[in-house]
Amino acid sequence: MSTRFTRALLRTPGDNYAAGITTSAEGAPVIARALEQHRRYQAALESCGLKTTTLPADPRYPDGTFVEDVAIVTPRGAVITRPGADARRGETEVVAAALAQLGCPSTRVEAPGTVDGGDVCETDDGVLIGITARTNEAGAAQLAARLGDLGLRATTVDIRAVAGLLHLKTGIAYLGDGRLAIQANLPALPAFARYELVRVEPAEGYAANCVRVNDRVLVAAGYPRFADALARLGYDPLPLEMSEFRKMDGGLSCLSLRF
Ligand code: CIR
Repeated sequence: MSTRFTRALLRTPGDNYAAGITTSAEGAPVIARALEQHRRYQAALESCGLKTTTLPADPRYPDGTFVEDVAIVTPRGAVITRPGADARRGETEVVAAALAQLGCPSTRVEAPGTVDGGDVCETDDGVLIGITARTNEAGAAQLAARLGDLGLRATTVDIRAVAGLLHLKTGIAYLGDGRLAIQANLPALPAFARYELVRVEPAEGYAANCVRVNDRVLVAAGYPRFADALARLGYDPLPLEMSEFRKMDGGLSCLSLRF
């Protein structure tokens, strides 16, 4: 992957993290365990050479730890989203301010557009934007225009008909080298045609939301076949326990903004 990341922005899970939005039937998350998993995630990013900034939790936003959803950060600037879930709209302010403080200027997605960053997959030759229950067509069009101003070519992918995917990146991850990890239940849509697809078998679908960070691939622990497949392709998987984030429909990518 040509982009090497040097920084990451995270937000710690708060005491009321369990009050966030979820469709999972895996039970309530245990806060102490979520905090420990979050600390290990941060340490993993640091071990990949990134300097991390962690924002404090805000009790008004129990989903705030899923910081990826509120901004898309590119080498030439950021776009602050307008999250698709009403309860998450206010999460953007502190993240926009933190990015500005880190020297990253931003523009915004405006009403009636909605975008969740989990629907935005950056690759080496452009950006895929998923249309989902969270990201609408108006939001995707605005984001595509803003990214165009930043020199990035965006392609939209409508995945509303695919069951069980909260976000585009629930189902795919860009591995670098022209490769996409992709959940088995996602059809080979035309937008994916220019990539080599690395299929993630149905029993390990959650692991498709992995994150290439410099020389490693962060991957959810407990999905050995996918980790082996990555290793066979020459990647260096770094497994991380994600149980308490999975319970709130969160994956690896949503816990940080990397830039
Ligand atoms: C939500 O439903 O918005 C949160 N509970 C989970 C968001 C996960 N974000 C992501 O995958 N990018």
